[in-house]
Amino acid sequence: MKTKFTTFYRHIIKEERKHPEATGQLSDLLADIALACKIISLEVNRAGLVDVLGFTGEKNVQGEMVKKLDVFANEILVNSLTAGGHVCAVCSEEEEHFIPLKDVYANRLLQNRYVVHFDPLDGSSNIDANISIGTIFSIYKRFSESGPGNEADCLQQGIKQVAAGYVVYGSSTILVYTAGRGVHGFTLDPSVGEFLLFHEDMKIPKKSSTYSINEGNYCKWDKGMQKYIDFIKQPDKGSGRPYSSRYVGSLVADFHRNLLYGGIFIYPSDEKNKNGKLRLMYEANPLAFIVEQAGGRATNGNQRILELQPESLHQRVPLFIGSEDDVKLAEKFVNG
Ligand code: AHM
Ligand code: MG
Repeated sequence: MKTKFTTFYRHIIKEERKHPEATGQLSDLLADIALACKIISLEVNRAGLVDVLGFTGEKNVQGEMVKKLDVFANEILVNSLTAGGHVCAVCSEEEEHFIPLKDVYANRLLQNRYVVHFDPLDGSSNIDANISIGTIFSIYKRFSESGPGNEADCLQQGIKQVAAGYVVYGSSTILVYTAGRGVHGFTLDPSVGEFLLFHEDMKIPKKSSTYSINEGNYCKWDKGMQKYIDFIKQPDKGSGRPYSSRYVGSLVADFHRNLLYGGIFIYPSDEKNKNGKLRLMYEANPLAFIVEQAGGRATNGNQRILELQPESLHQRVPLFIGSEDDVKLAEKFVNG
């Protein structure tokens, strides 16, 4: 049995010590998120055993049917972050408005300095089918000085993120995060209840032969998008074509596979959805931060995701993300 390992908490503390000015709040905050995700993981694993599957019958702010596990995951994250006291606002894909939080500390050094955005259960249409789903999170420093956070605190460009990550609830539970110094991956050991480091400083291959897209939407795309997909399916040994298609329908799962083996994930605009389907604040920004830290690229087809100025919490954005050369090639087609 292995006797040497690094837990997630040990890793973030090690990173924190590189910053003598750090108060320890970001480490605590990340630990709060990890704890919430361990509880979500437990519930996801036993979802088939208890009566938590199925629709609640309510619609969420995106107009989609909400499932019970989404509601649970949302509540556990909100409660964990509220109790932690490090956050002045939380923004969730499942909540119409941001939730402002009071400062629970009198000590100024320990002020509620952060804002957290999350998609509590991404890929929720896959829950009932026992297919991988996940949680995505993103952390910013507040702009405002004190008190509960305001809208400007919540609508910051992705380049302002101080940390981001995701958890995949799959054959095992994996946590991947960046705090701006590389991307690190951990696996949950359920017997000890800890995330253990399995991959430090993850890098995405520069070029791949894999694409992830909902090709059923082909007839709704513009010509450039259609030509790109036609192109990567044509055989050409030298450039690795035809590409393989891999699409789970859970962004976290598709993204995680592409991060490990290389690949491009695209959710483009189409004639019905001019800004695609995915959300800038909850999905695109955190994954863009991670992919760039891993040496990859993320754009909306012509602009860097991380530089887009958000206008509303739930705004959608076309997403081209993954191996650098593949994203650049796709951009040429959609802009040509
Ligand atoms: P969700 O956050 O409501 O689960 O929706 C986002 C999901 C992504 O995980 C996935 O990539 C995409 O929607 C799949 O959409 P589609 O079914 O249109 O291919
Ligand atoms: Mg989602």
